[in-house]
Amino acid sequence: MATERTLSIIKPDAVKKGVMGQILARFEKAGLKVVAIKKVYLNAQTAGEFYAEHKARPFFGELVDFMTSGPCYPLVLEGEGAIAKNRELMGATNPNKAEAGSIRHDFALPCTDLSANAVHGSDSPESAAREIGFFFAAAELA
Ligand code: 3AN
Repeated sequence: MATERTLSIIKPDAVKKGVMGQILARFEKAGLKVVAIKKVYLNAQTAGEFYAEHKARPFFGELVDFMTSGPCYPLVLEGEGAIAKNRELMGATNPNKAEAGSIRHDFALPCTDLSANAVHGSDSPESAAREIGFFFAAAELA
């Protein structure tokens, strides 16, 4: 399997809960290297741009409100099959349906707002390239 890079975001709910270190440890234990990380305060414009593909979905406004409710930490993970591996570690979008041992099950429950699901993860090589470029300049990834 090829070495890939993928974008993860530790979302505002996980930052507020103080579980960032535990989430980073999950990535590292799975063999994914954190090659870049930063603290970001998204605003309505930047959150809307990042989630542009969901603009027509009924939950878009709620998602933007949530992502602007506090700081988040975008990070770039690198490793063999990093995109799929990260998605597996994250678990299902709805934390109530995520498998025990997944990040969303272990750190996003109890969950009533599906926007507050601890982490984001790119879902394809194309999304990963766009999303990494959204937050990081080439010099930050060297
Ligand atoms: P994932 O993050 O698992 O790839 P997507 O890409 O379908 O999920 O959705 C992007 C984000 O939108 C999710 N991380 C979640 O926070 C939010 N979201 C998805 N579905 C809903 C929903 N029904 N209600 C509220 N927020 C949602």
